[in-house]
Amino acid sequence: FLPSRHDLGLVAVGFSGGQTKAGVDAAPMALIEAGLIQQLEEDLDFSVTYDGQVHSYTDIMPKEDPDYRNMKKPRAVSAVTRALSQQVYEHAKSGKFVLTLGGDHSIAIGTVSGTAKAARERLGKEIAVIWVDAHADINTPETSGSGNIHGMPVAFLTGLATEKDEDIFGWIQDDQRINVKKLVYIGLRDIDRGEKKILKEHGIKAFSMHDIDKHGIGRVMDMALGWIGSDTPIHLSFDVDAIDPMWAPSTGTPVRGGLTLREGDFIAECVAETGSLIALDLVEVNPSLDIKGASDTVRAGCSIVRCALGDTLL
Ligand code: Z70
Ligand code: MN
Ligand code: MN
Ligand code: MN
Repeated sequence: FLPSRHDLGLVAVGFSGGQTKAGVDAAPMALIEAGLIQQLEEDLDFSVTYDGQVHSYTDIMPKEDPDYRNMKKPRAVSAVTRALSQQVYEHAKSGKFVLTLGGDHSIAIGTVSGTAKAARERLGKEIAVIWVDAHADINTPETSGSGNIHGMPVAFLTGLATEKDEDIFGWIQDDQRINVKKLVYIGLRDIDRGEKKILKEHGIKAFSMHDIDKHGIGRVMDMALGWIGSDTPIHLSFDVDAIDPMWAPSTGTPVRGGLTLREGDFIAECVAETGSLIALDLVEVNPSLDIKGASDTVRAGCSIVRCALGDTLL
């Protein structure tokens, strides 16, 4: 069911409206200027389909966007993720691997919903999602303390949060949703109380930094991939803040005590090794924060992408 191994659709999403810090919208250009597309084409032999633009979706931005159910910028995030979902769906439906460069993590509402629907239609399968992050991003509008939607994408994708208004995520249909039992977290270390309760109540598989310390990243990956099982298409959503700020400081919410650079690459390599990866998001790189560390953060991001696409496998 693999996407034809060397066809890749790239979507560059310059969107920051899922949180409050400017600059995360500049990440796609920073990653591209660091040579990412060239690396994919020349070193990894991918044929890259890219429309040559960083999308900011200015034409579909609502004029007014007051808070709703405690969510900040709900109509903007909804409109952007709805458009992105269609872009990702079209790439995935045509059998391409889909690489999305964010942008804050709210954009995963668009990417995962797009691949989930395409995999159902093309492969007749439910996808699994591996969410690599310091945070669980599974707040509902009601449990969120911040109102920032980048802390909520998993709640909307799993259907734990729903909304009737089509302009505020009511567009999300069942065939665009994922199963909580096919979701696995890696790298968690900053989880809200309400999120802990949700993870427990729904029996969601999660490997925190504690689990990585206890078992080592090798056994954690065996367990994570074992939980998903073989013959399951995988969408990897990688928040760069999973990596310790020592290597990836330029991100909106750095949390100390994170993955080493190698552990981050290793996770991507193990997922690549399954041969089941169909899509990758790289999000939350913010080159305008910790400017001294921006080039390191961008390099870490490029490395994760290359590893996920099989670069370091022999
Ligand atoms: C918190 C919230 C978050 C990223 C912060 C933080 C969520 N749980 N995600 N930074 N990448 O606001 O819901
Ligand atoms: Mn595009
Ligand atoms: Mn995140
Ligand atoms: Mn995060």
